[in-house]
Amino acid sequence: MSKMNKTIDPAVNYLLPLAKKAGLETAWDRYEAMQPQCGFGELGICCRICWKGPCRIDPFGNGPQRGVCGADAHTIVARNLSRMIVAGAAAHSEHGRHVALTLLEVGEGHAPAYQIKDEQKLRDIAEKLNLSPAGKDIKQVAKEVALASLEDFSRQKHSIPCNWAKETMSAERVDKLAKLGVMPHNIDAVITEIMGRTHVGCDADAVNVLLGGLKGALADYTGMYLSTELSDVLFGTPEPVVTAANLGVLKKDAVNIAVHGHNPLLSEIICDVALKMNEEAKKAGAKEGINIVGICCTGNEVMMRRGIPLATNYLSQELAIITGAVDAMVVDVQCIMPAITSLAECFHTQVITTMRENKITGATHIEFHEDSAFDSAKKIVEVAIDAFKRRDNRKVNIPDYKQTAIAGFSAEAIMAALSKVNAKDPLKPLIDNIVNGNIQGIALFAGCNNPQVTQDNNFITIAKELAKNNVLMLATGCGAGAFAKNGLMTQEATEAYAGDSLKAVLTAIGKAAGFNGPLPLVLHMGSCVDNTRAVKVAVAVADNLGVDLDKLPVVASAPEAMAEKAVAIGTWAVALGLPTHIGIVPQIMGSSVVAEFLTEKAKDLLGGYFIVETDPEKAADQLFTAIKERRKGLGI
Ligand code: BF8
Repeated sequence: MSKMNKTIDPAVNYLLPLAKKAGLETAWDRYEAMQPQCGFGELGICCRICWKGPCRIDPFGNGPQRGVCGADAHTIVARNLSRMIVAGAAAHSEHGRHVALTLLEVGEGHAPAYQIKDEQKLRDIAEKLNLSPAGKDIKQVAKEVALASLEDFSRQKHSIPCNWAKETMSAERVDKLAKLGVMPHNIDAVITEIMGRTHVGCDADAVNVLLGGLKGALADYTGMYLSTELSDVLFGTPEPVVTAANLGVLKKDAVNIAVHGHNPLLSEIICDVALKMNEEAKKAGAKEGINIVGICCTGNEVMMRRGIPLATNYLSQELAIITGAVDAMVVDVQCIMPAITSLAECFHTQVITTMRENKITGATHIEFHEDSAFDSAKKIVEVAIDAFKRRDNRKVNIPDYKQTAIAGFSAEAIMAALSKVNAKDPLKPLIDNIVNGNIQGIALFAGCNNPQVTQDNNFITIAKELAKNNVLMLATGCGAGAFAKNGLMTQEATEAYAGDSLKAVLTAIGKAAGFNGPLPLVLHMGSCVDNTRAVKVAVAVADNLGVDLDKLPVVASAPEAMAEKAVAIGTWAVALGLPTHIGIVPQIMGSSVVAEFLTEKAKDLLGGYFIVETDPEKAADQLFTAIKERRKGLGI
């Protein structure tokens, strides 16, 4: 670890030595202190699912090869992986359920803080879900769409797939997945089923357990898809917006409120309320009023819908507090390090938890409910203003680093840009350029940061390599954060790094769409839950070409993956037919059966497969090879 650089983020590199000097601990310090990490855990061969254990398999073959119950390494690894997948699915789909329930409230007229911001999208969704919206009142449509979405959490008939899964994939893919028995019928039931079948003494056939995992991943896909689409209905479908990223977006003379987590239901209202409380902040001495910044995926949500700047991504969330300039860090769900409250004790920063089911010891808890959203948001902003008055300016160290970032490329925004080139058939310019090779393929970057590798480096290295090879790139989650902070979501990056033909296409589309130059090198598609936006574009291309996703030169990469959610996303990407790279060694290597299934057998079964490669340059090569293989298959 000591030889490896911790990060390529200049703001983090500026702050880490200051943190060290002040005796402040960060995730990197804790990671170092944790070395060496447990080898059994790393290989996935530690079983903790009952109290006869923990049992661990000797990977060298000298010691025990079975747990006390007789489960071997393959069963143990497959169970551990499937449980990770459904934990990810649970996190995403709780988010989705929350959004769907709010839409229902709006339809029933009970949630005054929320409106239907994108009526057309709501009607389009209703069409897609076969709800015949024509002539119906918009609130009625909202109710019907919400109920059809909630049906995906309650249907009991196994033979009927989830609405949001069935209606968003190609018919061929639905058929293939149904024949394999992995199409989800009910998100909650699938999560329960997998927890049940991985209980001690149940499913012990590793491949069958993995098929369960695939179903869990597709339940994750379903929950994510509906979450993104319904969020657009409530908060607006993102459109390109020019903003900024990295810790330099904090302001010395403003009340800085960092919104962190994932769920836009709260952060959107905080933004609305904060705008109205600017004068109160000024009265408290903040010359520039209130400055809202984002962290992690809440950051991506408000960045792409409102142009709110992104302060940082996952691994450097603590550094935001170490700037001494964050007055309140308001958190909702997922990817919030519990460490932030003890760190905040060294500053004036108020960490505010907002969800009953997500509290952190040491935080101030202001519970958020949709029906009283304005009141909680107001209270939160008041706490931030109050904290600002206690800010110790001697402790303020805002790194002078920020980059321009163009965000907001929803599937609809991409189609709108393409329609400026060809209004009748917007996909044609994209497809023509893929067919003629100007664009060799499409890569979706997703996932987290992980201290096992230099922060952001894998993302940037792979993207620069693929750019040279004329690959169009999309990004979400902390991958999007990495690109935004490091200047790859700019027109200048296209000029600097794109291969000639990619540059020409991005310039032609950019100019036609009014960008006065090329589109950015990497298109920001949103938060982690928004990965389905990329699927929407890919399925449209596949449908247009009359092929399934596993024939397209489209790949995915999570080069710094960390979370269970990332495991779930990667697995559904494989299930949908994509070659999917991970740059962190997954905790499955203790089972040859599981490793072989995911990296090889999956290819025969699904078309998609995992590529594990920790070296970013080699990973870029392998991703490009997969793209070329797909092109060859299409005869282009
Ligand atoms: O959902 S990319 S570290 S913040 S899990 Fe978390 Fe990973 Fe970031 Fe967003 Ni996704």
